[in-house]
Amino acid sequence: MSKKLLVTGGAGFIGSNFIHHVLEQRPEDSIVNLDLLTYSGNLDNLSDVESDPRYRFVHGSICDRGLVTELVSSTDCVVHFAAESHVDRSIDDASAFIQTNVLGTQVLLDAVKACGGRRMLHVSTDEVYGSLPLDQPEVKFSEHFSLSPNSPYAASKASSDLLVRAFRQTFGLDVVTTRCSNNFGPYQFPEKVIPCFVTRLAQGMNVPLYGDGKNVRDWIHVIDHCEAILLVLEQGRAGEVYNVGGDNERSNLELTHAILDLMDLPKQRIELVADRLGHDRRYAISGTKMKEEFGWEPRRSAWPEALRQTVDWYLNNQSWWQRILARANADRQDARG
Ligand code: NAD
Ligand code: TDX
Repeated sequence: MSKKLLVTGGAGFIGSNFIHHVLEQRPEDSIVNLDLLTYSGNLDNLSDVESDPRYRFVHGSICDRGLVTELVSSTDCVVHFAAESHVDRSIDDASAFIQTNVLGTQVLLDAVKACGGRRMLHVSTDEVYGSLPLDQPEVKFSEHFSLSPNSPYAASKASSDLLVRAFRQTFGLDVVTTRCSNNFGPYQFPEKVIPCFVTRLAQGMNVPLYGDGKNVRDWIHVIDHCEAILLVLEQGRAGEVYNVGGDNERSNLELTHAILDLMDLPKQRIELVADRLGHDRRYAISGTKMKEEFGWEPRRSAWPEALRQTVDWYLNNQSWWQRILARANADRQDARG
């Protein structure tokens, strides 16, 4: 049966990849994309689908109660990506993170409750579990791990996860939550480490590696993540949390060397800089639940091939990120007056 999805934050990195994925994989479904177009929202990501009759863009905030209730009531389910998503920005100022990630999620939950009978998938992150040590490689985050967020961003996401849980327990809402590791792929805003490093290197700049470079992240291709989200949306059990990983743990130093190798550049382009405050040492995901319940495993995340394709995408789409850098520059000049 065809469905009408309300996607929040669909002009961002993962949301825009998800919209492409659904329009390709579910020809009967249609999508309403609610996005505020903050600094990281970019309609260029969706220029190829803007005239598709199955797709509609609505410019607005998830904090706008009237608008959100109207959109939830006219759609069948909600996939909630909209968020402030960058850890470094949350260290500078957490206000927008609390506003959007916590209060915005509450507005959506209230609307889902008021409209009744709709499923909401909440897109969350492995960062809510906190940090793992480097010397116990066998330990990975399972869905039963306690929540121990360390950055203001992670705390805002953990808060939204707990609100989702509470609306299930208290009101019986049909909610599911996914917690995914670090995504890579096309259309990622060039503040995140992979596009940040590739675009800096392409401009002849060095790359700033935080601390000793030994922090470990699990890298998943964004389309593997989108596939898992669609699966959980359609088949996940109400009230459950599903961890989604790439089975692809790498230290930041290993990642940086791999990018330099792919771009045929020397290691001297690395600059070790001051560490991020509260920098989580290691994230690692146990994918057992996704495998046992759905037989799902990541298929597109293995390196070096998946990383090569991503690096090539940024090198072949310089106008996409040059426009973003020009906008960011203009915003900085405006702010200075
Ligand atoms: P992103 O920053 O690229 O995109 C966020 C989008 O949300 C933007 O289009 C922005 O305009 C929109 N937005 C922000 N505030 C809004 C508001 N008040 N109302 C409506 N729209 C608003 O982020 P992303 O990397 O695509 O992340 C999407 C989601 O996935 C987030 O919830 C994030 O926590 C989660 N997540 C991200 C990763 C990752 O590696 N990037 C991993 C796990 C989970
Ligand atoms: O310039 C840099 N130098 C550097 O060493 C940047 C931007 C990052 N790093 C390091 C910090 C991290 O250990 O690289 C690693 C990855 O950093 P980010 O790309 O900022 O991602 P991270 O902080 O791990 O969080 C990401 O994954 C989980 C997303 O931004 C989150 O939205 C998601 O929830």
